[in-house]
Amino acid sequence: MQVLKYMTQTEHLVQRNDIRNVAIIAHVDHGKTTLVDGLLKQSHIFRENQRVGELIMDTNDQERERGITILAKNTAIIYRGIKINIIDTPGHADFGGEVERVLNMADGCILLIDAVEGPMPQTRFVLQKALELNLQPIVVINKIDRRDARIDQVFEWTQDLFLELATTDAHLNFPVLYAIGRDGVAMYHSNDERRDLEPLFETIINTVPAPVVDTGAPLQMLVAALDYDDYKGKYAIGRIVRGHVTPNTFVVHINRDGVASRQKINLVMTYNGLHRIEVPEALAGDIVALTGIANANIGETIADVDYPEALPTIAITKPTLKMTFSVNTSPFAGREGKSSTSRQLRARLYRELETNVSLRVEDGNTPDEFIVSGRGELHLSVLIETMRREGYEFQVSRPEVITREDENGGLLEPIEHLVIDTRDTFIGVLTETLAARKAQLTNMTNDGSGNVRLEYHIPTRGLIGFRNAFLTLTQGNGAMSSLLIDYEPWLGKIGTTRMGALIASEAGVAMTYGLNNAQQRGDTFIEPGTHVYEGMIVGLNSRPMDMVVNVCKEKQKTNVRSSTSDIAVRLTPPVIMSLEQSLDFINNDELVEVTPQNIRLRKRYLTQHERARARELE
Ligand SMILES: Nc1nc2c(ncn2[C@@H]2O[C@H](COP(=O)(O)OP(=O)(O)OP(=O)(O)O)[C@@H](O)[C@H]2O)c(=O)[nH]1
Ligand SMILES: [Mg+2]
Repeated sequence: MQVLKYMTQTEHLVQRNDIRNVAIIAHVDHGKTTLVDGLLKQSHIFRENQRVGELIMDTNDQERERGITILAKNTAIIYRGIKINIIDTPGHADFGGEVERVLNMADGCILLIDAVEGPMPQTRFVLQKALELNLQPIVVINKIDRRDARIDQVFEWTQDLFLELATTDAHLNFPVLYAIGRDGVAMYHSNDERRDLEPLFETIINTVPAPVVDTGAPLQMLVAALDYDDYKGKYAIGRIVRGHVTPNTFVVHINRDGVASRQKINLVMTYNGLHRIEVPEALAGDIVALTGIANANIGETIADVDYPEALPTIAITKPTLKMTFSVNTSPFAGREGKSSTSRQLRARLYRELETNVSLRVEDGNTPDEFIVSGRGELHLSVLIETMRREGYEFQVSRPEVITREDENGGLLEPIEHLVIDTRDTFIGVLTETLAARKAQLTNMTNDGSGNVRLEYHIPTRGLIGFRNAFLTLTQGNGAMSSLLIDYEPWLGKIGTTRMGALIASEAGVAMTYGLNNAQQRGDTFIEPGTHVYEGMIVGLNSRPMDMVVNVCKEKQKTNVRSSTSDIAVRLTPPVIMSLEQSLDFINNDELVEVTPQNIRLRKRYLTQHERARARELE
């Protein structure tokens, strides 16, 4: 089919002074969502006495529980008659794909920088992405109320970062504001009176360019987000690049493969506070949600029927980590989950690809296995947790890095920039642990009062499981974050850092007596009364090799049969691991069994006989 090309003429371009589109970007926890709370509250979209709470945009269950943003989201406010579409983005590196997905809707970005931490790895990543799209930056040095705030220093570092990343002079021309997002105040100078967010509203209006668009052109829109509800079905969300759109009209949907199909739009909605409202028409420059296009996916184009021209799809950085999801083969399979067959698991995983743009799913070696690749352990564990809450049960393998080959066939692996902020007393233990993980110190700064920042280059492989170790080693006195730098030649084997597993020798119910015996060998992971199966991991040996233990064993010669009857024995409380800790814990010959009710660790081969045979085959 010959695609008609529409040529926009400069005289047709109009500046939409009634709209600004701005994304809020930053490193994790630098205060994006809290600042959006302030913007929403001060734009008076809520009733006087309405209780709206905090982190209003973090609506998803796991976002609230984990206290981080996972999905980028849209909202809009009206300020002095101008509509400001705001896009809140996640700051955790694992969700960088979310940032890449939505930035094309914006003309400007608010880059938040914590007044203590300064620019961090993800600050660089998101700023780089924003500058690639030529978004006008506004820098906000946030949390200036923090006791250790070092505003001037952070400002200097920020300038250095811009100098490094800017590709045009225009990139260096940005306003700087100072804020305490949590108090809803922003200032032009750090010692100005702290009143409200007026200076930020003003700066957005004055520096984020109003969209310059051809509203008379044939429609073109790039789908940047999807949403669903039971009444209206799928919503395709994105910015209208050119033309206009009205309800109940035909358009063309062009998929990733360039296949165009005629579709009918039902509703056209725009953002208003936390809601979407139906509108009779929307023009280029605005962000809309369209219903009716059932097969729309992120990165695809919706266009005029006569001019089905596709927009460039969104570039997303590739995954670095993969793991196998497979049908649950534990003896307890089917007891606790409802959706368990390979067909159901496959359908659910492939469905995830519609919205989770930086995820990859491939069929595995057997029909019961799927290889799922993501941007990091958290990216994958959030998916696991979501599926388990939906009622699925399955088993997952240890996360592995995704390697590549250079042109000569040499093996390459992902390397990350790791930044650690901690107290100087922990330098010794951290150095030792990180050296074993093939990390190389690249920079160390000390503020003179015992706070150090350590920077390393470390293979992604070496980071697997490090977060846990870090929390233990620093006793919670530290923060760490990392970001992919590049692929570099494989750094060689990293020795296993873990002791052997304590493995249940038979199926049954764990008894205090049996657990007490196991505790002579190492730490245990389960309470008395827990149902176990042969091959399930019930603890960590204090020695490097695996050891089989009978945790179901009861004390002899007793006539009271109960899992807690031999209470006289004082057990050490079990080590209960979270999902992330479990994923970090397992070795290659082990799996995590995930069900709506339990997270269990197991050997891949459940019987001693099978394990011995597998070792022989190695
Ligand atoms: N001291 C201080 N703390 C703040 C301020 N703004 C936010 N916080 C706190 O910082 C933490 C993180 O805030 P969020 O708004 O969730 O940060 P975020 O940037 O949205 O985090 P992600 O979306 O996960 O990247 C919360 O505990 C906030 O209460 C501030 O101005 N001063
Ligand atoms: Mg947030």
